[in-house]
Amino acid sequence: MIDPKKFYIGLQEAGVRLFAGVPDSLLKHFCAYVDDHGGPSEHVMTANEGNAVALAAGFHLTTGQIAAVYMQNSGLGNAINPLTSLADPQVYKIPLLLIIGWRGEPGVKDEPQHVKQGAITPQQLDLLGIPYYVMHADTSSEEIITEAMGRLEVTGAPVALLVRKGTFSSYKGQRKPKMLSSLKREDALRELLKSAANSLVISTTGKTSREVYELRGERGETQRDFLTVGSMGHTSSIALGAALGCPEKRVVCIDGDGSALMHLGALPIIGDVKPKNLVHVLLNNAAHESVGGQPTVAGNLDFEAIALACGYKRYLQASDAEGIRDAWALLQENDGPVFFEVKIAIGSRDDLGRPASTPEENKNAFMAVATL
Ligand SMILES: Cc1ncc(C[n+]2csc(CCOP(=O)(O)OP(=O)(O)O)c2C)c(N)n1
Repeated sequence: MIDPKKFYIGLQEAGVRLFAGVPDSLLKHFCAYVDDHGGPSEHVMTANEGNAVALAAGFHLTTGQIAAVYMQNSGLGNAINPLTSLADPQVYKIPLLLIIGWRGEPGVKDEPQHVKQGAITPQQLDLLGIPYYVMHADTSSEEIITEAMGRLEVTGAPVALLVRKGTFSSYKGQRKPKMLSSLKREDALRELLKSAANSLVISTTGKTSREVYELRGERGETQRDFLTVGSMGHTSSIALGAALGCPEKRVVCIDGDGSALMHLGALPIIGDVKPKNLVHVLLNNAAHESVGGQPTVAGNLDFEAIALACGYKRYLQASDAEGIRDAWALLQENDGPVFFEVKIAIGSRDDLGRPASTPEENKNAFMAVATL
């Protein structure tokens, strides 16, 4: 396995001066090392992967130096626009090193939302004209860095490392997210599902949707929620569409802070459209908990100011089960869109399962409830 420290130092010695990106579970040990050791001018965790590519480009413009951009391969979708229309040799030709976690690699069992993306990642890079090197547990750190950085020097354009599962050895991050409350996400969700019994629920990417799935079972109910297993950051826009399509039902969007930040532009649009039947719940643990617990900037954000400035009708907040119940009672008196921030603790059960039904089955179950 590759030692994250050795790899990080090796990249620095080879000329990488800045690291930017969105964390990924396959890269979590490397991301944690970078986060602990990169100072504010050496490491920036961005809201989405496209932002990281753009940031790397900006850094190159003023220094002539190289930045590395780390991401899960699902983030390629966010990155493709600045890769093709900014960094590409046919446009500004910006050298940068992509470090991409290869979820859904063919032959490796993974969740449905990663299968397609995993299968097409190499072809996507081919199509983009980005040379790539596959990294795995037996790769020599020195050799792959020399090869990739050498190629980068020759082409003066993006080069990628495609990182297989199990490549990095363990590193336990030291930087902890800000503790916003002691309420466990699962307990918050249990309370929210109770309160939102007759609503349409649309939940965000990562462990939130896995917990929602399990809690439906715990409640003795059949699956009825829309689980946004992929498409991170788009839950609130899915909820906006659902709210417009089904004005007679309340739509409850259960978002995460990392996810909301990824496409924060959805908020002023919701605020402008003003769907009366939309409740936008933000489970704020100030972390990307699902992929390793890396801190987000949400621990220091005033979501009340943000939501109201974006045009939401009301902001509510809770940090315990009783607070959720009280806020829900207030919610009945208000037209939406309501922004409901629930401050939660980081952490989840070790034995948390994954949906046993397929995404299509979940979609059909949600649609059956929506069209009742
Ligand atoms: C476009 C994209 N980038 C990265 C990921 C990997 N990813 C899955 S869940 C997650 C963290 C979500 O954080 P948050 O919304 O705060 O929820 P939490 O995990 O803390 O419950 C990340 C980065 C992804 N699925 N899609």
